Amino acid sequence: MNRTDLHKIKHRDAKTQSFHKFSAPLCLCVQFTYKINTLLLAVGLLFSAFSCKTNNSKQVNAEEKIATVPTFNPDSAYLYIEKQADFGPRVPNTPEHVACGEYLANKLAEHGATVANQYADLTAFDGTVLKARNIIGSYNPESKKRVLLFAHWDSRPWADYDPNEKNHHKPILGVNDGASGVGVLLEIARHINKQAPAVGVDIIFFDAEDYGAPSFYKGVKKDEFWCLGSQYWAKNPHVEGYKASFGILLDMVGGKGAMFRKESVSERYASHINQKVWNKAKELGYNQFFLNERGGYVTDDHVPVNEIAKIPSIDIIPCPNDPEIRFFEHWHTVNDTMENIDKYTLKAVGQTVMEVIYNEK
Ligand code: AHN
Ligand code: ZN
Repeated sequence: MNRTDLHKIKHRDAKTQSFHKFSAPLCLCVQFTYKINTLLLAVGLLFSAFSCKTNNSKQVNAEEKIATVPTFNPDSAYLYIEKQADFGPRVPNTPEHVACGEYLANKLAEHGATVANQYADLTAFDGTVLKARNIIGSYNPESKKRVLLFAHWDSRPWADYDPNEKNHHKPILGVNDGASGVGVLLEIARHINKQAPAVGVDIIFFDAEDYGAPSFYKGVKKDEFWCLGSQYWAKNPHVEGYKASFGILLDMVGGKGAMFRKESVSERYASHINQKVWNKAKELGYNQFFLNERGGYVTDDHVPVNEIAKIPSIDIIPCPNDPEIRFFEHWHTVNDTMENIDKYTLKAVGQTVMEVIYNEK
């Protein structure tokens, strides 16, 4: 609840009390004057005072329940996305990647998180050794009950789905594919710092998610080539025996008109979390983004988190139900840029995730 909300509630209470104060003199007034219009006026006022009081207490109760969830600011999330994009492509083993990693770790610290960095040399499908960095921000580290929120922060070295073949060897800017999830989580971190939820929260920015073999690679393509940072973390968690009640991955959560379906790996391991999130979205009126439909299986960072770390986790991703359809129009093209980010999608996802974590006990 922010200051303005608090102010509103106090103001209402004050109003209710002032109606009480005036109701007693009005009763006396009725006893000594016999003018029917005065009587009617008094009864009317008393009635409105009474009904106003009941309404107010209902409103205050309702507000107390929902107003404890802060208001996600999509403009703020947008700026965090833009800031990442301004570094240029965040491809592992480049100076832009190093600089953005510094920025993200500093931002989490600025937002009051305890930051842990995992540096690892991870071998890609073609033998390239990637200087990878997983960035972990923890809130309320003593709490046993924890929720894990995650996104990948690297960007893909190849625009291998670009309609222009000349671009296939160029890196993508990875604005929706990468930066959007991180931007939404930084905005959530900003709120957690101002008003702590009841549970502990860990935010992980995974590296080297998007280094999977490109379409032009001649060798065998394997699922294990993707999600290198999250595979590493799942085998080597930042805290020994790390556990969380559940996890939520945000991937490509900024596209205009995005449609999130219940992704199938998430359904297999954490259908109750999908249900929890989709119910919240519906309650908030975001059901045009969160479709009550099943999506396909996606190889993403939630796979190692489910299968190796054994934390039931879902992927919020614009997941089609037809394997021929891409996640979004500009996926793995040079056009995954700021123009294609829509603040309303950021709001729908950010507010929904915040409602879920602030309602956890
Ligand atoms: C595959 O297409 C194999 N995985 C999708 C996960 C992904 C790629 N997320 C972002 N880029
Ligand atoms: Zn990608």
